[in-house]
Formats: sequence, structure tokens, C-alpha cells
Amino acid sequence: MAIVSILIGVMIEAAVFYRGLRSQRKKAHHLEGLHVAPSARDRADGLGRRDDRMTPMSRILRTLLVAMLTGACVVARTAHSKGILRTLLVVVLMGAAAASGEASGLRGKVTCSGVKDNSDVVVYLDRAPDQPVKDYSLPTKDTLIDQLNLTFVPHVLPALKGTRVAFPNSDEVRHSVFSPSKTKRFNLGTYPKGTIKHVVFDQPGVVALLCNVHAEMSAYVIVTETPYFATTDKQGRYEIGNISPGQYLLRAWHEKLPPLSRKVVVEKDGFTVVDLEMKR
Ligand SMILES: [Cu+2]
Repeated sequence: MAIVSILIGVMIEAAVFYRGLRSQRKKAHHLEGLHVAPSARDRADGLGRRDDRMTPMSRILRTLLVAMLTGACVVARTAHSKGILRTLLVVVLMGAAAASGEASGLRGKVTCSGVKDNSDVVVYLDRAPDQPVKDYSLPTKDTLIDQLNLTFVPHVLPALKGTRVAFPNSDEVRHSVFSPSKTKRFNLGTYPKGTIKHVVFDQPGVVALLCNVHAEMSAYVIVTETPYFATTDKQGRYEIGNISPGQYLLRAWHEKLPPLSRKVVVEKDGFTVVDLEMKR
């Protein structure tokens, strides 16, 4: 019985997958004919769209759900066993609850023009102007900017307001980290390898870091009001997961391009896709 119901579930899943594949092919063919890049159409409103892609876990859960529902129907028809039916119903309801509990978040792609690639854009959420201030718990693991091979690593660091950042020196030479920025003006002085100094970034904003010994060294700390941030890869992709649903101000920052901001609503379930374009 169980095997029969799982088989039926797998068949339904395969049919759904095949249909998806066919409609995708059809869509690609259609767009080819129109000479329209899919991303251009997707970017059309720029306000964000729902991402219909399911996570692998959701797929498995859906398959199980279908299998269990089919099983329940078969049992109800053949054996009038109320006990088994009740148990199956409970399992089905639990499965449904698990399938709908997908974490919410934001993902997308940032396209930068006039710079070497799309990397090192910090995409982050701040409080929307009409929303109350919220307290978020600070990270438990160490946040650090290393000084290695005469560079700051990472070059850009998003950090929640109140985060203590460690500045170790991993080079054989001495470094002297300081910031002239209004958001957080400080000077750690000159210190050798093996020494770690700390700075608490307590005001939201952008803090530029420099070294008094090496003029070519630079880095940035982007101090945020929420723990929801990401740094883009070379392709410009970013993903921010486990966001508490609600209204936010989405911001994007790049060291050489004017910053962007726009209101976003993060829904309760699933990922919202927001693609951005940054240019001078
Ligand atoms: Cu230095």
C-alpha cells in the first residue's frame, strides 16, 4: 500500500516536472523569436517579484505530501479503518505545515556599469522611515578585517550597528589603521604582527578605513540597522535569507558608484527577487 502511494506520488511529481520543462522551453523559444533577453523583461518593474522556484526540500515534502494524500484516499476507500485514516490525516497536516514553512528572504543580481565587475556591492536592509526601531542580537562569532599582504581582507564588510570588529595584523610589517569618516572616526596607532585591536561600530553609515603606513590600503565598513545584508559576487548575485517579514528600506552600496535605496516588502514565505542597476 505504502509503495503504491509513493509510486503514484513520484509519477505526479515527474508529470509536474515535465510540464515545467516544456513550458520553459516554449518560453525560451518565444523570447528568442522576439530578440528579448529574459532578464530585461524580468527587470521591467524593478519593484521585486516572487520567486516561484522551489527549494529541493520543498520538492521532497510536496512529493511526500502527494504520496500520503493518495495513500489516505486509498485507505478510506478500501478498509474502513478509522484509526489508520486518522493517523494518516495527522501526518498529512504535519507535512503541509512543514512544506509551507519555507524561510523568507531576498535574492537577485546587481549590474554595475563603469567598474571592473559586479562584486563588492553591499546589499542591505535598513528600517523603512515609517517603521519603529528594532533591536537585533549582535553576532556571536568574531567579525574581523585582517591585514594581509598589504591589503585589508575583506575589502568591504557589512556589520550590524554595535558590532565589535577585530583588526589583527597578519603581516610581517607594521600597520596603522585609522578612519577619517564622520560615522566613526578612530586611530588604532601603529602595531606589529600578532597584535589584535578592536573597534565597535555604533552608528549606521559608511566608514572608510585607511593605513597611515601604506597609502594604497583601503577598506569599508557598512554599518547597518538590521542583520540582513550580503556582499555580491563577481556576477553581482546576492542572497539574504531568514529575514523577519515586513517593510524595509533596501540599500545598495558600491565604493565608486552612487548608492541606491528603495522600499521593499519581505513576504512571509519564499524569496522575493530584486535586481538592481548601479551606474554613475
Ligand atoms: Cu598598512
